[in-house]
Amino acid sequence: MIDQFGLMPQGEGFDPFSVVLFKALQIMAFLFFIALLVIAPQEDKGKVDSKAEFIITVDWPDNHPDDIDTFVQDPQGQIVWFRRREADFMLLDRDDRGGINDFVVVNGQKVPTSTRQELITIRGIIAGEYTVNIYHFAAVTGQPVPVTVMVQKINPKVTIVAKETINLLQGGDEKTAVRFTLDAKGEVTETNRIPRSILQTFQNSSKDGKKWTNGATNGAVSQ
Ligand SMILES: [Ca+2]
Repeated sequence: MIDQFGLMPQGEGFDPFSVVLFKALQIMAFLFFIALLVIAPQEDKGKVDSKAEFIITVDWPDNHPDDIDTFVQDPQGQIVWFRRREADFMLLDRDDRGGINDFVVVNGQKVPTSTRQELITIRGIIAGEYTVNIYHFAAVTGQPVPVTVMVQKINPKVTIVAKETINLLQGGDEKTAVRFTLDAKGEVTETNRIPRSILQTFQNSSKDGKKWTNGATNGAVSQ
């Protein structure tokens, strides 16, 4: 019957069993492929599923012994830093002190982490200007430290607002990494790097005899 269309090679024997077996293998291969598509896990491409509106990261070289600090001031004048890790919508995850605290003790043995990073999340929108400063607290090496500061806007998709690598030259060095301004919807309307000291805010408060509400009554340089 198949050969009525002249499709079968002439002179070769027709083996119905082989044809059926071949077709069955084709169907099984197809079904196996479909099954793989159904059960294969979705590829995770490292998406950050954060509820934050902005993330600020401050990184310095792995395993570096120096302690770098981050200060962020919001439009209301509130400051998040190592003495006040939550202020308005801002949250500092931890005070990374370099070689001093980048380890845990497990069974009596120090287990270090090489990462040197402080991370601040901003979980709501306040219109106005934010200032991000970095401070060289402990200069163990006595050498300049390259510090990379990145501000990312998370919603509706991740975009980099600013990324700067700044050398902190010595202990006590404070530098403005970025200042950025938000409108009421959280859109960034301006960025600049005009220096403005946040530590001076603390010191001016002390001189005026005011008790600074962020917990710094003797300046930020003592832990
Ligand atoms: Ca620190």
